[in-house]
Amino acid sequence: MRAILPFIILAAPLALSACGDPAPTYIDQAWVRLSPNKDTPSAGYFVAHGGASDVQLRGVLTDYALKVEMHESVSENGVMTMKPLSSVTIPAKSTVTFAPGGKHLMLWGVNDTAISRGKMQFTFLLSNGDRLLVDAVIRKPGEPAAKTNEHKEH
Ligand SMILES: [Cu+2]
Repeated sequence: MRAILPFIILAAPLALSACGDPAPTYIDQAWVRLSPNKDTPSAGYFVAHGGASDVQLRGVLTDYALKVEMHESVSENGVMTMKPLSSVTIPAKSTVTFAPGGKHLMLWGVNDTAISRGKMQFTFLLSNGDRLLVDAVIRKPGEPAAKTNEHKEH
């Protein structure tokens, strides 16, 4: 549960100014499936846990890739395509999973230093003004898919 610590630190001063949220939204199980080739984008996955009230995920930033977009894979007339998502609702007390075959992050130009370290940090921008800083494990091609406890490994 290390991933929520930066949020708690950031949230503490805000709680004094009236809008304290007793159950904050948080993100965990973040991982990146690195593309086998530099010319095609990599994909990012995570689980968003809703807090006491609904919130919108407005975007995701990272210093360790050239560009990040939120996408959704959808089947239209039997053909799988991807659509960019400008915003994703994280409903109160519910989870939204970004996983292979569904919603995902698309990452262009993942930084070599991040790849050699095996992890990269993302900033998730929420409609309530919160910014969640989350470390994602980078899995190279051929490594096994994410385990549910991977965020406890480091
Ligand atoms: Cu995509």
